[in-house]
Amino acid sequence: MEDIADKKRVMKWFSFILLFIFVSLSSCGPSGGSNMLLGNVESDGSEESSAVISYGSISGNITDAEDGATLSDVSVYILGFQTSTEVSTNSTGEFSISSAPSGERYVVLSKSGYVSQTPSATIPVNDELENYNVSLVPDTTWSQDKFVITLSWAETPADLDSYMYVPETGSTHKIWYLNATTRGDLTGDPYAQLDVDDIDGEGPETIRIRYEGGSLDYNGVYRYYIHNLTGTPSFTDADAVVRIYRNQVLWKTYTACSGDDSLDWWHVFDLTGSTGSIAVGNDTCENSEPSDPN
Ligand SMILES: [Ca+2]
Repeated sequence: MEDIADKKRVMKWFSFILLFIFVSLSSCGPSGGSNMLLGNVESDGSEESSAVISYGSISGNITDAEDGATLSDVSVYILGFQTSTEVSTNSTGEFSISSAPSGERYVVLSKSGYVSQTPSATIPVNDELENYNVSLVPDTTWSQDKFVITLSWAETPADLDSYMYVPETGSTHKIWYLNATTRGDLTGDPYAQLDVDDIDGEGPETIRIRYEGGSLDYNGVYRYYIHNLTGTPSFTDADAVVRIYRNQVLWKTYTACSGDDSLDWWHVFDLTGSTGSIAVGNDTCENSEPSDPN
C-alpha cells in the first residue's frame, strides 16, 4: 500500500510539472520581448515549424558606416532560420531574402572585420519590407568610440543631413556637413565627428562620439537631429532609421519622428553626456531647426 501511495504522489508531481511546462511555453507569445527569440526556435534548437508561420520578403543594402562604401559578402539571415534564409550581399551591397518568416524578427548581419549586428525587422505577410538599409561599423574603430550614430534611408530623398550639438564651449559645438571644421574632430575638441555627407540616397551618415582622452567634462547635452533638405518624401516615406551603438552594441533604434512627419526637421534624441543616457528619445518633427541645448 505504501508503494502505491508513493507512486500516486510521484505521478501527481509529474503531472503538475508537465502542466507548469505547458503553461510556461504557452505564455511565450510573439510579442514577448526576449521570449520572442525563444519562440522562433524549438527547445531542441531546431528551427520553427514552417506549418505555423507565414512568409514575406526583405531586401536592403549594407554599407560601411565610416565611408559609406557598399559591402559585399555580408552574411544576412533571420535569427532562428539560418538554414532557410541565409544569403550574402552582392557586389553592390544588396541582399534579398525572398522567403522570410513574417512578424517581428531579428536580422543577423556579419562580415569579417566588422562588428556583427542583429537589428529588428517587421516582415509583412506576403509582402516585401524594402529599403532595409543597415551600416556596419569596422571593429577596429571601437577602442575609443563610445557612441556611433548611423542614419540610413531609402533611395529617395537624395539628401538627408545629420546634425549634432555637442557640450563643448569652443567654436565647434554644432557638428554638421558644411566643412572640415564643422564636421568635428575625434582627436581633439569636440571629440565628435561626422564622417560622410551622403547626397545620393540611402546614406549612411555616421557621427561618432569619443569620451576617452577628452579634456571636456561632458556635463552637457548631445542633441542629435536630422534635416530633410528637399522636404519630400517625408521621413516616414524615406524609411529613415537612426541607430545608436554604445560600446560596440546596437543600443537604440529610431524610425521617423512622431507628429507631422512632412515637416523638415526631426529631433531624434538628447544624450546626457555625464550619464551616457538618453534624456529624450524619438522626439517630434519640427518646422525649424532645433535649438542648442547647451
Ligand atoms: Ca546628407
